[in-house]
Amino acid sequence: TRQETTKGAPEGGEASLTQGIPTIGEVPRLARLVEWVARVAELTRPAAIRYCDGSETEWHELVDLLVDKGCATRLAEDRFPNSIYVRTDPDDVARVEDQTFICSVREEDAGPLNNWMNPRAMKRIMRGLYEGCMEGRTMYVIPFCMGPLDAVDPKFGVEVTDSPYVVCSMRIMTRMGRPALDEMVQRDAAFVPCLHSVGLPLPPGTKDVTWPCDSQHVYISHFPEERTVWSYGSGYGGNSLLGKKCYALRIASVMARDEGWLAEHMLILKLTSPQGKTYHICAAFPSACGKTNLAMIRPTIPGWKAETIGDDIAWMRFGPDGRLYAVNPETGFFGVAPGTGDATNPNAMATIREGNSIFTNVALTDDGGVWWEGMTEQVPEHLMDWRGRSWTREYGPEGGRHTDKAAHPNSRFTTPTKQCPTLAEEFDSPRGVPIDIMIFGGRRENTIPLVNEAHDWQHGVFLGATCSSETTAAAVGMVGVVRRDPMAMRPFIGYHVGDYLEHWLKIGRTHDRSRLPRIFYVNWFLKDAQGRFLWPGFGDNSRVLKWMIDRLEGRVDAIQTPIGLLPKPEDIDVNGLDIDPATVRMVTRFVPHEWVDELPRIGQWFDFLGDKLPTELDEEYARLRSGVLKA
Ligand code: SAT
Ligand code: MN
Repeated sequence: TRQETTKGAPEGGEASLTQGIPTIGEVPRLARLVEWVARVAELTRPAAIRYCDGSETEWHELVDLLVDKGCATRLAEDRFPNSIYVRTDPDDVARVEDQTFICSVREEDAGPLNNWMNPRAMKRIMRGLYEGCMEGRTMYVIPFCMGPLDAVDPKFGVEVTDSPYVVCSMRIMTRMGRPALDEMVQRDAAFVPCLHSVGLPLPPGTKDVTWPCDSQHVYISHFPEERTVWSYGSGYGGNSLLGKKCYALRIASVMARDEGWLAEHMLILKLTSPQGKTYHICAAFPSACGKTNLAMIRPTIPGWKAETIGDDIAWMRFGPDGRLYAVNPETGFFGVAPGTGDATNPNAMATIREGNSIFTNVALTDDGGVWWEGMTEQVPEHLMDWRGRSWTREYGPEGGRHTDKAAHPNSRFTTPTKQCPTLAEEFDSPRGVPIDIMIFGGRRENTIPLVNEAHDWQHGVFLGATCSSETTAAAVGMVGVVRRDPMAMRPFIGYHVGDYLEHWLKIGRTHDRSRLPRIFYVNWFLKDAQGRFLWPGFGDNSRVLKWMIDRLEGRVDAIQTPIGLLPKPEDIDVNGLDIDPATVRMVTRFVPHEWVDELPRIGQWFDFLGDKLPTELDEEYARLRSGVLKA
């Protein structure tokens, strides 16, 4: 094995890695890292090992490599500076939940929303797959930190991967490279080892493909006690950027349980009222339900200012004042492209236009730009679609159906958070921002009103626990069926969901409730009988946020119903909005007969969750049931 080294360091062996930083003997943690890397190399047999420094030079070198390999296309420099376009294998386009495992030592520490396998058995399977899997490839070692490097307790990781696409994406999404390694070494801090391979060795004489993967043998495995992630066979975002869902949600949710904090699938938004008062909001929605849009909202009501802190993950810890403070552990947006345009999310478009981005599985325009459904109203006449086929507005792709979309519905942009024009100055703050409001949401055509305030923390946990949504393209599987998605964490909880809900309840029991965020439940996706959306959504969702703040400030009353506290229709500010009062009444209603239908679904869901479901949630269900049946 040949050691490629960071620039300026001499070739060969461990000495080059430790160039300029304390020697291995003095830094036990570094010795562990080097040892672990050596063990992985012995198993996977790469042609070279490269420690990533995260520099600009390294980025350009790897982008050149991706372009030379035919994996990436450079985009027109004038409109998409320093940006690339990538097409994956058509079988590697989303998270693979069926093949995602929580390998806790005891089976009862996982389930029923997780796939479980004995850690030893899983390692046996995966060692077999990893054996020689990096042959002919370079193994990249990526030290990274989730959250600011100057946090009190920064959470480090090291991802080993044979995918240069992953290295480039990790550079956008995390604080990685030399600064992360130096900080880790200086603190002699623990790190989460994250092993990733696309699973396609290149024996001498074989030619590489543009998107290597082994989609028939994908495993995304988590070892919660060991705090380790092993991923094999997929190069797609959520399966391969192991700092994101694997670490910052699945492994971190276990850390959070053990250490008394929360690792959640939530955006973080800063809102300033016309009076100049600042509020911070966290909101959980299932993948592809508009989290990125809400994180970058442009309020349509005058005088309100919204600023972005995070769009996907929130780590929340208690401050000395008893309030929950949220940090975004990431440094990039991995956003769903389709539906993102100047009309729906101008801030995301502005972020992208700054450049330095990766576009995956969107369509390519004839003048070297990218396009996706919903980006512009005007559909280009001719494109190359996400599969690389010639595509025309009139006939669709060559050899496909005329209705085939040009961009994959789960196509993504990967772009630096810092480029967001509405970035809040607190983005880098190591202690984060105090949360006033927590929102749960989902995509439902009916039943769930536009906004509903929880009676108290426990009821809020019940609302979160019963969260439901029609499925989207973010995960492989059927689109459009209702599934329960507790706290929008269904695919991301690293331990048993019953224990997870108990952890939420415990937070309410052990902290001053008056200092905890108020909890709301929203649904932007109500439809009328003709299937048309009833609420305009996007920037007009600021009207709903305003109502929440009016509630916090005691400016408006709410209507007590069995499902929660609903707004009086006249308290939703629809000034300047073309909506008739009947529609506002319709979206803010409690409809008893819809809830009579919903009750058994929630009952079945709780049955499915089993014996570990906290009794408090059974009580909440009983209360809801008797209220609904009396209504
Ligand atoms: O593919 S990811 O898991 O990173 C995105 C998502 O599903 O939210
Ligand atoms: Mn997400």
